[in-house]
Amino acid sequence: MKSVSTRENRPNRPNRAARAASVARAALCGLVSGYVALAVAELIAVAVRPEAGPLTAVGGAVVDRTPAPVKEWAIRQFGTDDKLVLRLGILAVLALFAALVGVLAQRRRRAASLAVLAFGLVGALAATERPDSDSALDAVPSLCGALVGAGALYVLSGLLAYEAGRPGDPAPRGPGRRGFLLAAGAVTAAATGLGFLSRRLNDTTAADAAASRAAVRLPAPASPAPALPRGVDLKVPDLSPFTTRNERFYRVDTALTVPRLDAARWRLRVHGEGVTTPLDLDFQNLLGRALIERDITLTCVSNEVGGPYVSSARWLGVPLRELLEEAGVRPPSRGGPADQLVARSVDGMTIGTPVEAVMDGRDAMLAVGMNGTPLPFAHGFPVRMLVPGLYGYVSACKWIRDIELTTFDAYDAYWVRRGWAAEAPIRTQSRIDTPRPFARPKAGRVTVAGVAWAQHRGIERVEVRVDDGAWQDADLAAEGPLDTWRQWSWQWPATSGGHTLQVRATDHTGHTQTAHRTGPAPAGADGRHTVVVNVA
Ligand SMILES: Nc1nc2c(c(=O)[nH]1)N[C@H]1C(S)=C(S)[C@@H](COP(=O)(O)O)O[C@H]1N2
Ligand SMILES: [Mo]
Repeated sequence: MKSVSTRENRPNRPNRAARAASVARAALCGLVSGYVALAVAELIAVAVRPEAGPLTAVGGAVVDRTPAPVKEWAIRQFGTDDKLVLRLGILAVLALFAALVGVLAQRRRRAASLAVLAFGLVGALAATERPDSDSALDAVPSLCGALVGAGALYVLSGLLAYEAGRPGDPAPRGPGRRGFLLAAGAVTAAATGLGFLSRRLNDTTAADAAASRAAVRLPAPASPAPALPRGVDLKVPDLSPFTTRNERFYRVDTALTVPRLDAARWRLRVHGEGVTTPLDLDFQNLLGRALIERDITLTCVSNEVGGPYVSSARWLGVPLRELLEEAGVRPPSRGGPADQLVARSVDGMTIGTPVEAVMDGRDAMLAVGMNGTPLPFAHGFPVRMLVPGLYGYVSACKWIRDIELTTFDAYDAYWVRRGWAAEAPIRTQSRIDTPRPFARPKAGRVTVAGVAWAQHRGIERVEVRVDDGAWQDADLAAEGPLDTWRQWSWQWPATSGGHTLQVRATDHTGHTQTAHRTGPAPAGADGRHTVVVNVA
């Protein structure tokens, strides 16, 4: 071991601490360059198209390629924060890469700068490959950012190498550490300034969108919602209200940032197979039509048995069938060539719906209003699609911008490409809202209550049982429209001890929920909701 200690003691070898410090400076050099690259790219994206910024584009590409089970895990794990977690993850990977490139630049400046350019290329590809991109311009933000980043890295690492001296060089001279730190500080300050600038510009866009939403005056419906019978709402504590408030309405989408559109600039195209008169409509055109108002319960295919992704609202919109007829579309049953309607959103979602379902007389609509207000941004402002009876991923395109008539043979929409069913009517389901799992009610009369849904078929009967005992008929709330859920309640003479409550619904077609349990993929969860409680 003697030789080792002599080596370490050789005076012209930097000691460990000094070496660590120089690696840290090299990493810092990379981080600063990465930071300015990102700032430049995001600022240019504000002008080109916000979704073409590298963070959103790469994030979107990651979401698109994430296997469904991982996606579901992420949603379960992080809920609506899943997108924030994804962003932080991407930033962490970028930072790591930038630091490594900084260290590489100490030995191979040119290779490191090229690596930055290559990363920019990845961002540019992600932006242009996204389904919502229809212009090569989307590559510009990432490419410009990478150019600036590569330049910054070249200059900064040059200063740093100059300061540290090459192996065998005489002692460092020239601007040295101060020069590097000054330059790095200046670049960081500039990048932060650019960041604030893009934030300001983005806020202005968001403010424009908010102003455009605030300016919307929803017309009165030509066909108002049928009056709800008294007693659709049992008003039991903890039972989901018949109409879900907008702020409480579940939200499921892949959007990393909620699109904030300006209604004045919104347009919708209707085109494709069997369309004799292509349409190109603006928002005012929609508002000028005879609008219908309907209560409709929406459900997500990802909802687990007993899960929260089901809500009900009073929607206002244009009957989609009338629009399609105006475009010359005939359903397959009347000889039309297209059996699939593909809706596209501004954020690249594609949703495929059977043309037959849209035109069979149900209240399929392009919705502009939700519970008396313009659509909230998170729920699709200015216009979204709704087709009663079908899960959201095959019917409810938010931020819609394009409708294409095609066939199921010719085209697979976003979730279908990821293994979900191409056609997915909502399954008959029921849920116990109260008591909550592991509640500790007192022995005696306990109110068990919940909701049941079988949109477009309607709920005929709900039964409850305790601990595999006999099924008991629950009291049904008054029945609303066929496309809405139905509340139910049951008075339980509860005895103390642990008990399992189970519910099952029967729809108007006579179908009763079975015990057969499946997960959400590929066509919606099946099985009965059970809740375990401990009666005191
Ligand atoms: N543009 C867009 N529309 C979309 C989605 C999406 O990810 N992007 N998700 C769909 C799914 S899976 C569901 S269940 C419904 C949910 O609508 P909500 O968020 O208003 O409840 O929107 C549908 N429309
Ligand atoms: Mo969904």
